[in-house]
Amino acid sequence: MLDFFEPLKPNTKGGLTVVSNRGPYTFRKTARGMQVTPSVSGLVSAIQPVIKQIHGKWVAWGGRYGSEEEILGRSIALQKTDKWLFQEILLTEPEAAEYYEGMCNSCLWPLCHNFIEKSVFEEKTWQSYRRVNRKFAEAVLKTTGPDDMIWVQDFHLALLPGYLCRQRPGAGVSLFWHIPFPPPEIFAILPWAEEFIKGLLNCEFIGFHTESYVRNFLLSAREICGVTIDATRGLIFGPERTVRVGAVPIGIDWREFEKIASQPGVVRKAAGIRSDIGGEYVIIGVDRMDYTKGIPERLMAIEYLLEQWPDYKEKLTFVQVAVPSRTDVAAYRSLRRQIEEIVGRINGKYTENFHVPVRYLFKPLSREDLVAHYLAADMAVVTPLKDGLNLVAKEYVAVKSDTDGVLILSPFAGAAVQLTGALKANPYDPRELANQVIAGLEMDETEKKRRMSALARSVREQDINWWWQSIQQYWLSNAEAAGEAAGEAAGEASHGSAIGSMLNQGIML
Ligand code: ADQ
Repeated sequence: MLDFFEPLKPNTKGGLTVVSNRGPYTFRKTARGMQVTPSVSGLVSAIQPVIKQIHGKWVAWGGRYGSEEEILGRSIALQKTDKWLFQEILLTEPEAAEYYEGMCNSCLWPLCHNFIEKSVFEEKTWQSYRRVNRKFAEAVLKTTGPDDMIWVQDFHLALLPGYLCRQRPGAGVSLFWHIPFPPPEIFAILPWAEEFIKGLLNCEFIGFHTESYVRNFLLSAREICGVTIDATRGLIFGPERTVRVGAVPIGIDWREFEKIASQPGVVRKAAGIRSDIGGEYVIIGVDRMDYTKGIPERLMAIEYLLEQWPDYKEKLTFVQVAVPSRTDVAAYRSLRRQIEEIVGRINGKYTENFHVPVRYLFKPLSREDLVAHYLAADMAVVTPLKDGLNLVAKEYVAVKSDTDGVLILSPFAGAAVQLTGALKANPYDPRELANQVIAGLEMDETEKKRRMSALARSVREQDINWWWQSIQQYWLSNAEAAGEAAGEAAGEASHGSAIGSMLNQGIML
């Protein structure tokens, strides 16, 4: 097997194009020129290490607006080696409001996370979703060739595979779904569920984080679109093609996290954080600020703990790092107010002798600062109410792998399937969560180390390299199946498979 970091042969005919709603960078026009800031999201953390290793393109919206006619914005080589290219897409302001804030953030996101009451169903936003997916298709068709493999990311672009295949029949297009896929009885609530799933059924392969999301998707396809499925082999016999579906949970580049954690500057920074905070125990939560992440519930569990175990009052500090997210959506603005109120209430009640029990940071951190915070913490509390996977849990384990750190994990995070060595706590139950925090703090060192090394084993074995290899295995089996089918239909013209030809040329890793 080739190593993930082995340099690639030059890409001559076709390559990989990643397409996602937001890309690695956000552009903003300021009085002093164009400001470029790195985007913070699980999707970016997952895709960046892969695309950095290959000759590929990343087509995404960079956060800038254009007119109706403008589709393509800047095209930027993002490494000195020109290895990969970021192709910016422009949206109009109404599209950003209706497609992105409306359909994606205020309808599909809550629906897939089981927050049905937060989902807003509006024909206008759905029409915008269709329009923007067509826009992305146009941009992808303009910037890729027929042999390119198109790898679409997430729920923002479910119709894109169908629009692409209409223009380029048999295109090599796959999709990775980063969030939970809900059971059919929930997904069927979406008034446009059939068209949505039919769009996805133009993919050769669709990847999810867990077997249960795979099962939910297979059943939804059968129940909503009436297609035949083979649940054992993960196949959907769709109207356009046979779609392969599989569970491939994203891994992280743990070596990179370990390397940063061993840098003397980062170790010093971690020691500085601890001495600034004082007390005996530091517990951390790191999240995008989102109501699915369970931040208020976690804070209320800490409040309950301080009430019930007063001995911990001056010993324990909870650090919540929240990166601003979707600040244009009302639900996110009120979440911020709610969190700040709870933090104020706890600190008002429990600050003693200048010891502040909750530290709250509302900003993105650099990778080094993030790792220093993980390193400084005796425990990470990762307790989403619902989460596709959750990379923070894996990042904490990678940083603390040789130590006695403790991970508390919600059973409602996809990562709980892999990270079985974590202490589990139901985020909806403040008593259980507080009890598990106490159990983790009082756990003996041998047990802490035993659990952490089991967690580290899982994070290392199923890392970003493993994920990427697994995705490619799925693509390869599709290419083989397409080859066999073409062989069987001897003499008949076949579109062939872009993936097959790429793999045969040794273009993939
Ligand atoms: P997200 O919902 O964005 O991802 P998550 O998987 O936890 O959630 O990833 C967040 C990323 O942002 C992590 O890499 C973390 O390090 C980083 N981050 C968080 N706070 C930060 C801060 N203050 N400063 C800097 N970086 C910060 C979506 C799904 C998840 C799924 C991923 C990947 O919702 O369930 O795990 O995609 O598929």
